[in-house]
Amino acid sequence: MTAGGVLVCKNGLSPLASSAFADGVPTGTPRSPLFGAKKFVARMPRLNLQQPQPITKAPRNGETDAMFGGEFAGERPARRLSYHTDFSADTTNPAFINPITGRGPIEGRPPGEVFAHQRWDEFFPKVGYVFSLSQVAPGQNFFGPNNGSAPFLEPTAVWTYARGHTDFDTPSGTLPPPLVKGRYGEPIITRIYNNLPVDRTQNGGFGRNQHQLHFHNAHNGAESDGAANVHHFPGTFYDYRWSTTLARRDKINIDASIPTTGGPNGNGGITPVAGDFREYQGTMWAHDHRFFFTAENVYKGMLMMINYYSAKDRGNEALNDGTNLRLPSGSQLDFGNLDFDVNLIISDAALDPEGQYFFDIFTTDGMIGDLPLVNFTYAPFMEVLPRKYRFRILAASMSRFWKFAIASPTGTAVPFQFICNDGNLVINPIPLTELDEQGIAERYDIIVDFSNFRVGDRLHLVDRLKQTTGNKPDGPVSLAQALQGDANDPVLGAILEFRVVSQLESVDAPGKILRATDPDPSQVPAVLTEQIPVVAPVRTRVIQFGRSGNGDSRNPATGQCTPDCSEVVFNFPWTISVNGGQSHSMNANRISNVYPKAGEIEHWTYINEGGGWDHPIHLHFEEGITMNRGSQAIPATEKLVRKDVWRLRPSGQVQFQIQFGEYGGSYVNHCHNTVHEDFALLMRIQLLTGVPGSPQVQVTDTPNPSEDGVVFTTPEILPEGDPRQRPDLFVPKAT
Ligand SMILES: [Cu+2]
Repeated sequence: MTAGGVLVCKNGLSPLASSAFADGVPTGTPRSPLFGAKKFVARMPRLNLQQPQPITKAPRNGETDAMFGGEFAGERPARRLSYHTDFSADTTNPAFINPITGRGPIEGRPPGEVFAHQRWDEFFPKVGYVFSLSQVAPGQNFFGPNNGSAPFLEPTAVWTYARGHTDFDTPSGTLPPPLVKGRYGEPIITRIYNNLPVDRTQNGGFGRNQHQLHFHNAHNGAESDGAANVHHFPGTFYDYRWSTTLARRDKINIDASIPTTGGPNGNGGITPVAGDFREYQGTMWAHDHRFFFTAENVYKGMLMMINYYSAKDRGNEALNDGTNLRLPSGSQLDFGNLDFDVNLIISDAALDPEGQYFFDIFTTDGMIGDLPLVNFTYAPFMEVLPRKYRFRILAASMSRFWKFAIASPTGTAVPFQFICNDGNLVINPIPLTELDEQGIAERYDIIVDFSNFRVGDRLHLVDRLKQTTGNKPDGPVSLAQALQGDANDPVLGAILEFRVVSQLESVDAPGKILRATDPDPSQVPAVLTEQIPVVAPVRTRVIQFGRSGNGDSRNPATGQCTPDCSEVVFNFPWTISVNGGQSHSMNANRISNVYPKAGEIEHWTYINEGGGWDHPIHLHFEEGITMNRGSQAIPATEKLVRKDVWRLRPSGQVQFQIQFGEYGGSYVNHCHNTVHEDFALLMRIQLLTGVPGSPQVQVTDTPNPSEDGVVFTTPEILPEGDPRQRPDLFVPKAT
């Protein structure tokens, strides 16, 4: 074997993982075996709903700790400063040492004020969750019970979240992934234990046992964004404070005096919060963001969904207070009803001949699977009542794009209404019969009315976008063609069956039967929110995403990446250039963009330099208002719509308006074709937008995690991305 081959074995890679199967369209492997499983046999699981547990304040030496209660009573309290701070002060105190390995701190969050939870007292957690990132528990596969004879997944095949602090050595991860219901005015503390094998070769051929959890795209401090180069190791935990901060809370409605801006209070009313109601967020998700290994880890199961509920989008269709939109959801609970509001995680998988989960770690173009999964179940069915439903569709693939339509029992396209893009309400519902292409990490919320159908009817969610390479889709096909299927892309076609039934059991009130004859009080109002105007910017930026083929992620002197990267792939084809500067690939110690002051409105233009690929580009922390696509047409679902992921389209471009505020620190901007991201289409952006007096009004040092703890280095800053150094490059231009 080559030197690379030796590394392959060391890495615990399946011998199957070879580009020898590059001809096996589309996964780069032989076609995944089905073991006799068929579509629409398994019932679609709803996501694994988590119950918030109470948090109380515990004063300690001038600090206020957050004490877990309920199910998580007995957990050590969460602190403003990481426990790494305590460890660094006394590296021999066993209370603060990783109890599993005996090396390094117990908490992965870096030490000191820079990684303290920003605005801790102001957004003090009211509820808490504890998860253990773990190998998958026995008895699970992607086909559900009574559907073929596929073997169960090995513990090393899937890594996902178990509820609570589970035994380190017991595989306890569960599928489908979790769902957390958040609401404005109720900050959350989420503790993640890393219970993955200490030996990182025990990975079933792919996946890195180091984790940082990015909450995509909530407004959180950099210390809780999960993308500040802060991955943590087996045996440690990391506390993320999900603040539920409503954007512009320091600029608009700063005293929370608007009684209709806020979150559900649990009793039919509203808890007022500061900020701009036009920036409410809804459908979001959280996923691993371990730099250079994000694709392997997210594919492996390290993801969950999070719905935020607001005064407008209450998740209660019956509550009529003049503010609540009453979108389809249900009415058993005060907020967050899920009976008629359904999260759909759409992904594509590949299996090896033994039925174990497979990922091609050698590709730099993209990894696409040949098995469609909905909520991690192969092409399932779902029972619906003949009434209106909301679907929150998340494209959680690694490299596959989608284009969805809904086929009636006779194969015609069913009209529906588009209400949210990337978790942001559009101004007016948009009637459609097919969705726009949906790139990785984009979320589309739609309302489908099944009341025109009869009990016994079967409808289908259909993917109309053929894709046979990782780089970009081949292109859309007609609904009729998609329904016929395609030998070269088994994912094309129907991936979820809706069965109209006369009654079903409530998920919000288990035991209660909901019937087709029940009234449907839900509404889809003609106006959902108000437009944020596009104005003259303080400055503009241009960012080009290209394929130079010579990315500089590896230090030429040492051959090492920051942080460490793949041992089996040595080229980084994907690069980013800012404001006409040199092209670079990802380095956590390099800042490519500096944003100097909270609240300054900028216009950014993203350009795709090539036609052979597409990139869904994700900007952390803030949503941009999509302005134009250069000379190309812009669809109604994007025009002036808030987004956090933009498909550039082959040789395409997009311009949007953005501002940052409330928190600061180190964030990132990257391609969400996660294979492109890992090789290494990602840049660091530094936001000097912390509250006055906080460390986050200055450039922060780079944390470099290791099993023995974090050491800090001074970052390099590209002058062409820093208006303080090159103001000439940032002069506002007419837009
Ligand atoms: Cu890309």
